[in-house]
Amino acid sequence: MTRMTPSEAFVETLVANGVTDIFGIVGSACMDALDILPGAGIRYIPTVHEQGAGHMADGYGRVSGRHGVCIAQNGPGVTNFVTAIAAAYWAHTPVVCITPESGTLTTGLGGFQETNQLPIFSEITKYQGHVNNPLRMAEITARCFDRAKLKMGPTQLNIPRDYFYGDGDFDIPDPIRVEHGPGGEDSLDKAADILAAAQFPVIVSGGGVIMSDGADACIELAELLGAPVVNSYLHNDSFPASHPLWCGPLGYQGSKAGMQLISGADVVLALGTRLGPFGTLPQHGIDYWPKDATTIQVDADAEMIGLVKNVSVGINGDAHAASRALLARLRNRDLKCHDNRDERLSQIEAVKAEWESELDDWHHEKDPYSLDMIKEDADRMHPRQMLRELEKAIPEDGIVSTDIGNICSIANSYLRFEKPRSMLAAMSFGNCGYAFPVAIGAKVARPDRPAIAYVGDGAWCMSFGEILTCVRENIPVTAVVFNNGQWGAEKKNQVDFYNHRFVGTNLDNPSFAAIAKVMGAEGHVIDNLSDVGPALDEACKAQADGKTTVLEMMVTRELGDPFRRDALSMPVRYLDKYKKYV
Ligand SMILES: Cc1ncc(C[n+]2csc(CCOP(=O)(O)OP(=O)(O)O)c2C)c(N)n1
Ligand SMILES: [Mg+2]
Repeated sequence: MTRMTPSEAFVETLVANGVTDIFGIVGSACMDALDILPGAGIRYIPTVHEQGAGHMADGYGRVSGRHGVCIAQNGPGVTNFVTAIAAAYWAHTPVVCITPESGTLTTGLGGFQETNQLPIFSEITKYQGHVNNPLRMAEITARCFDRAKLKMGPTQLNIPRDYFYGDGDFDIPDPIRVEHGPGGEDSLDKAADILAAAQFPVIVSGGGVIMSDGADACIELAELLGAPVVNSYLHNDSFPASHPLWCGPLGYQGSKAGMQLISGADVVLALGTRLGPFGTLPQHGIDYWPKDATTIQVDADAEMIGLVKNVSVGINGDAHAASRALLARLRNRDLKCHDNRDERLSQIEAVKAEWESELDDWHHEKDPYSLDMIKEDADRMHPRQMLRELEKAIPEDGIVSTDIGNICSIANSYLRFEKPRSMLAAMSFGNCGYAFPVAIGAKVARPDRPAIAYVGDGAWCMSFGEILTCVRENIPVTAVVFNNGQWGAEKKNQVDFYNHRFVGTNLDNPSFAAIAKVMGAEGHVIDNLSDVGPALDEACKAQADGKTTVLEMMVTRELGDPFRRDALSMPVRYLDKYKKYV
């Protein structure tokens, strides 16, 4: 036990958990602890908006596997975190969201910046620690860090602001890191039997493979089985794209090759994926999920097993450890899938080649609305062609975050990675404004890697304020902004369902390149396909010189397939005054 103030106990617990960076906006609530962060060797990174700080903590955590940490002023600073923490929840990121709260002597009196902060985060955190006595500061702080790792998601550390003051005798707890382990012996044995008898096994490599640092084990397993590997939706970095067994991502705007191959599977090994409903919807007109296949699902969160898809065997284990356990069981066994291995490998090669050539020839969208827009925007680039050029220019160790929008979604077909922790998409929470701050956080964690954000112009306007964070704090990143003058993804619904009545979807844009320059970054307007690759290359290299660059891509208003045709229906109007709105 050592005599110290609760502020010191709090900061010492951060140090014990390896915290070196915290994102936030200052406020009187945590000034006392903030004051000593430099003495603890912790960098405090002030952001433009608390949502940015929360997303940065998310990007930081996703790319490093370490905790991302954010802190804000009680009340409005804390409520500004909500969207970012919800996004981190669905990205399974170990973010510790520190929420100082109004002082205990006025709680309930409706004083300044008071709101009940625990219920607000109750559905978007894996654990909520409330410091109910200043002497428990270290204990509860430590628990928030432990639980964020254990439960693979954000936790909230709620601290009444007066509890930073005073003194007491504190023990700083050692971090508790619990291995998830490979899963139950019986389920692993059953899974091994099923895989040994499979004729056409397919592996779905999910986020759990990335989070468990299990990519190598997944590759070994795929090679042993000669099994095609598809990435689960938006986890394109869960298997190296140059590997002959890689078949690309499932889900919205994913790989037709992957979809065709999995549709023929008799056994699916879902490795580290909850098989989320959106990620397995039919695409490209292919209802590819093999309903009659025997499915083995591995997930570190037992509650995810069998939740969305029927499974024959559920393994509650870490994707990495489970892969190793399956390898140990399968290595010296006769495997049925070896009989037709060569045939399968040629099939994979052929199906992939067909999809690549389709992508090469798919220059633009061909629906009537898109064709009209292409005529009107004749001096602009086609999004698909631009995305192909970007794909070729992404540096091998590049990190790409993607936003929510029509063009960002189409990018799914053109994002391939060699290493895990390279693709940071806005996951199931799907909020516009995600990608840019996430790339900034990723860059703080990995300054050695180029960080690139793909963002639509609508989403960009929600997030470009954080250019100032890049400039002020010398965090160089590259933003690729798709300027199509519209909230395209939503406009697509108005094209398909609302007879081209464009309510609230047209955007009159200023020059984003000019804004970037005024804010102290570099800005370039790109309207020629041949400039796309060199511009990205130069911008990534400029990160080494501390420069943040905004590449404003001038693209046509054409629109790819919508997010979810399944979720809308044709309008029905009963009242005369609305009869024409059909
Ligand atoms: C915070 C938030 N608000 C609204 C939406 C609904 N939404 C989904 S996609 C989209 C349009 C995105 O437009 P833009 O960023 O310009 O990209 P584009 O679709 O044009 O490529 C909107 C508004 C959302 N996902 N998140
Ligand atoms: Mg747009």
